[in-house]
Amino acid sequence: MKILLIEPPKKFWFVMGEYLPPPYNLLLLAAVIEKEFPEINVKVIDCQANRLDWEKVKRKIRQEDPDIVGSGSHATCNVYKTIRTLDLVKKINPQIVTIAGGNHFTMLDKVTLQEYPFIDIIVRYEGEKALVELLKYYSANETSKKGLKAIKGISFMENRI
Ligand code: B12
Repeated sequence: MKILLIEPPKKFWFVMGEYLPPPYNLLLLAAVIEKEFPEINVKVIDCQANRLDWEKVKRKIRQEDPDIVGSGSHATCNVYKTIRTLDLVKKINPQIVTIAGGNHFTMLDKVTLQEYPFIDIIVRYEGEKALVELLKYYSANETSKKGLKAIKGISFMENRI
């Protein structure tokens, strides 16, 4: 199984210029996945650090051919970048499971899932435990909604999964 965690292309923050804040959320989650699932191939794609624009990230996703893509937004001002990333992923391959996380999606999980049908799952609050459970679920090739419902800290639309 291959997982991509994507920090979307975004503008430099005006306050700090070209300072590159590392995407702590994704780096932390990648470290947890590496520790818990040595068999899973996990990569973080930091579009800002690698100067990837939307065309380049699209090519990168195609080339990596992941099973699951996760993305998050540090602040609400960047939420549409995450949304655009997950939309792009689903357009490339509708079979890829898309996951969003972070404080904005935690508070607005229901409305986000309603507005953006290309987002499969929202992980609420701190994501480590829920993500591990989700990966256990997908690694076992589970498809039952009951299995998904048993995972604490996630939101999804029952009629879409
Ligand atoms: C450090 C920090 C910064 C640093 C960022 C450094 C960096 N490397 O990213 C700096 C100073 C650059 C910064 C800037 C800004 N920040 Co700031 N920042 C924080 C702070 C204090 C900590 C964030 C952090 O690193 N947490 C540690 C990581 C590990 O946790 P996390 O990001 O929450 O991720 C966890 C979960 O959310 C979840 N998760 C997150 N993403 C994903 C993705 C997936 C797929 C999954 C499964 C789970 C998941 O799992 C993660 C692990 O548990 C928070 C306040 C706080 N205590 O949270 C504010 C905060 C996030 N910042 C905030 C804001 C507003 C900003 C600015 C917009 C400020 C401004 N007015 O310009 C800018 C935006 C910069 C930009 N363009 O991106 C707000 C966001 C509120 C909102 N909804 O918009 C917060 C909440 C502060 C506040 N209370 O107002 N910030």
